[in-house]
Amino acid sequence: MANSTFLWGASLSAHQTEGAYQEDGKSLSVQDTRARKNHDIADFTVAVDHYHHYREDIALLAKMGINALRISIPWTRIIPAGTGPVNDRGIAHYNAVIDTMLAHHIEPIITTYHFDLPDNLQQAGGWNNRATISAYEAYVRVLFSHFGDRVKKWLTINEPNIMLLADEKIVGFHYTHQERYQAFYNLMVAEKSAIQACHEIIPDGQIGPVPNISYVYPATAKPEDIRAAMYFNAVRNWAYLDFSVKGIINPILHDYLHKTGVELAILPEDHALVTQNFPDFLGINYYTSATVEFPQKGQDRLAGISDQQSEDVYEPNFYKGVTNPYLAKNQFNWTIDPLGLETTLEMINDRYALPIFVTENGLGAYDELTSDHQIHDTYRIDYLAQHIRSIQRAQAAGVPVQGYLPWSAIDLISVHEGIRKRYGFIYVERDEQDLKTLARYPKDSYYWYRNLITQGGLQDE
Ligand code: BGP
Repeated sequence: MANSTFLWGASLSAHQTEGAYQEDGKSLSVQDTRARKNHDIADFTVAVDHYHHYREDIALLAKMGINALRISIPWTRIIPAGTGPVNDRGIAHYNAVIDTMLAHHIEPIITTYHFDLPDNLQQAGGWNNRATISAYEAYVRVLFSHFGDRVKKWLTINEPNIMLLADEKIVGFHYTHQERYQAFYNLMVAEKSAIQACHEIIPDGQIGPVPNISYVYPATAKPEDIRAAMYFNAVRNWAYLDFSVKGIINPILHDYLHKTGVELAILPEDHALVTQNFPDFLGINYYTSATVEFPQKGQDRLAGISDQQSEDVYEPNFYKGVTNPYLAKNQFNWTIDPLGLETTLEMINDRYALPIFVTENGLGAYDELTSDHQIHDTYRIDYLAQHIRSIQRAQAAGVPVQGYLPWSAIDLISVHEGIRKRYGFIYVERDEQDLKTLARYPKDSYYWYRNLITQGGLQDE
């Protein structure tokens, strides 16, 4: 890990940090308009006001020692109407953000889309409407043309798998089963159009997908449970990477779609695009593993689970999420499984053999600001250290992991659990409803990560 080209970074997304939700010509995205069941949590109107604090935030992150920062650009700032004219103020803003990063020797890694479809495109059918594919392609071409001279690493669509599986919690509406898989197909075709456009417009550019991948365990050795894990591995993980890397619909997903009555509308002209354009690397988000069993008749999903990524999954006759009794949980009910990251990375390498960047990984927790503005987040340091150790072991086993960009660079608003669930290396002083000072305070994990980066990784193997 101690080589000089390894990317020691951090990640964030625009809608969870920027605020300024109607400034400089930005239109509303589904993140701005989505229904929130839990109304006492912060929304994204101000978030942590990164739009106005980006210079200060990037300077603080540079002092932490990172050499890469993953951000996202919102479609709604670049092409506010979803299609049509480009917003010069949006372009100017990201030119300034990118130049600030480069001035601090931080490589920008940009996600083109992070759960934030322009709302008017959603009203017109969203990812179930094929027109969204061409609108997305036109949008990413604008990104590549304006920023490709300085930005050489791109990520396509953040976690299409979690977006579709946990739809209501992420985008605020429910897909029918048929719609979910048509949206899957359309998203994946859109991703291919971004890969093609990136290679065309930025000859020395690289682009990769960014799904959330967690190897799925069977609850027991019962053959039915093994099949439950087989199906959920295909539905949650391999379907997305197989489409990106191999240009195919995963055969187990295909069987599952057939058995659940889904018919995909596939156009003949998609074939060439899908089978001729491939990613240069994989961006992998990992928080927790998943464990499933074969659902008994009449069983319902686990009650009271807020975990969007593993336990709260249920497909009658196929799989049902269960609590893994061997794993501890965080304060928000997500299991903690560092060894699962090592397994996941080895499985991904076995299947796809591409360079890997871990583009998200981190611990959501209630942090407490002391009266002298410190945050003693030893629990976060432990979590990160255990996962970095897993990455180092995976590397030793031959997995080409080339970067680690934990979630999140600074505190931000969790997708559905507000600001109370903090992830950052840098604390931002606000609470759910009270914006307070919005001051930034480095946490203990900030100093710990700075030290780790200086040493080129964990030394105590
Ligand atoms: C991923 C998303 C992020 C981030 C993270 C933590 O699914 O890409 O946007 O939010 O999970 O999830 P949450 O905010 O629900 O804690």
